[in-house]
Amino acid sequence: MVNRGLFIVLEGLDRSGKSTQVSRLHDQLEQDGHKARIQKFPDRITAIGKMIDSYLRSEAELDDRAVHLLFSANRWECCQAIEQSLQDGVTVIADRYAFSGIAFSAAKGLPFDFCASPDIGLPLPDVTLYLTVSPAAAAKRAAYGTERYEQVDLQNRVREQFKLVADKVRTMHGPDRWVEVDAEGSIDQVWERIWSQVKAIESKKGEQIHRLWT
Ligand code: Z5A
Ligand code: MG
Repeated sequence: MVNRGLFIVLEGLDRSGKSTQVSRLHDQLEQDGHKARIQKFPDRITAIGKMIDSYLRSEAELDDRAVHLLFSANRWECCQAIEQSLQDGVTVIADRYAFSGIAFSAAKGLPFDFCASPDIGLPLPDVTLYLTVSPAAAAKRAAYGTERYEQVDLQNRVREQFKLVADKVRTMHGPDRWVEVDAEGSIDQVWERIWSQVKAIESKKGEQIHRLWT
């Protein structure tokens, strides 16, 4: 039987370097002869993703709960393809996932449990690598863009919510499912930390896929 692919999620605050490291991980896996693909959330290409995109760029106004559910629906519409890839032996690297969904919406004031519930039953990542970077270090990177959530106050509240998300993952799914990675230092230094974590979960390829928040 062919081993399934790994499901790896990178999470973190704005400018923690997720997309940079996701792309590097993808390239390294392919170079090593593994099949891998990137799944970015939000996936702005789908019909739902286009609604999210115009909301983030402040071209459309939406109720907080409505947009929260759209982010979740955007994951559900990609879920079958993710599971198929994993079965086909393709490693899926997600750039953000349901954890961003909770952290951002709860930071806006929605109840935490409301934020978690629409994602119950999605595929559970083998590991979520949470990239940590201090506000001071983040400020030295490229400036915030112009999207709706790119504001210091909100990002600080998101940071607090991510701590609660981490607790929930560790309690419900085990401590090894949520790993903090120090994202300060050079891109190469961060990459070394990520790569050592990815190598540590090789054995999960023999395990069945579990469900989020169950
Ligand atoms: N959102 C939500 O509300 N609900 C949900 O369910 C989901 C998302 C899934 C858009 O996300 C917004 O959607 C997001 C959360 C919300 N809002 N915010 N904020 P996005 O993923 O599309 O956002 P983005 O535009 O890709 O930004 P980002 O992901 O936050 O950035 P990043 O991927 O972490 O960083 P990066 O692009 O790799 O790097 C940023 C810059 O730093 C860049 O110039 C790099 O060259 C530089 N960089 C990277 N690493 C380093 C190191 N090590 N040293 C120095 N400089 C570095
Ligand atoms: Mg990014």
